[in-house]
Amino acid sequence: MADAANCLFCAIASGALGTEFIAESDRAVAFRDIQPQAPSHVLVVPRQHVAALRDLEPDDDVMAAELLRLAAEVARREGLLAGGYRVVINDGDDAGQTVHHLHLHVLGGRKLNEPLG
Ligand code: DGP
Repeated sequence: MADAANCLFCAIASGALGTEFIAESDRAVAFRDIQPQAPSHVLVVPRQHVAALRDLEPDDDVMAAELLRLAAEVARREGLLAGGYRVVINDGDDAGQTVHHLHLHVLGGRKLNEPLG
């Protein structure tokens, strides 16, 4: 499991990989998922390394709120507010978490009647 020094999403969030950010804030960045599951599929990621939702601490409350606000901002910028959108967090193997840096999936642009994945 990746630590901060060896983490793909830490590298993306730092800007080191040149990934285009759809939106960003002091504590989080948003960029397109490389394997989109919907016409619009954006990941919202804290700049700080947190491996999973379960690892959030009380000191992270401001950052956690910022993740949610940025997810809604992404949905607005992607034009998803009228049709609606879904925000998903996978935590652990059974949920299908593959990248061990906390991230919110923002999905929209089609009917999302079935569970993600
Ligand atoms: P999860 O299964 O919740 O851990 O989702 C991880 C997502 O990360 C998955 O939908 C694919 C995406 N992903 C993996 N590697 C990269 C990458 O290098 N760049 C981008 N933009 N997305 C990636």
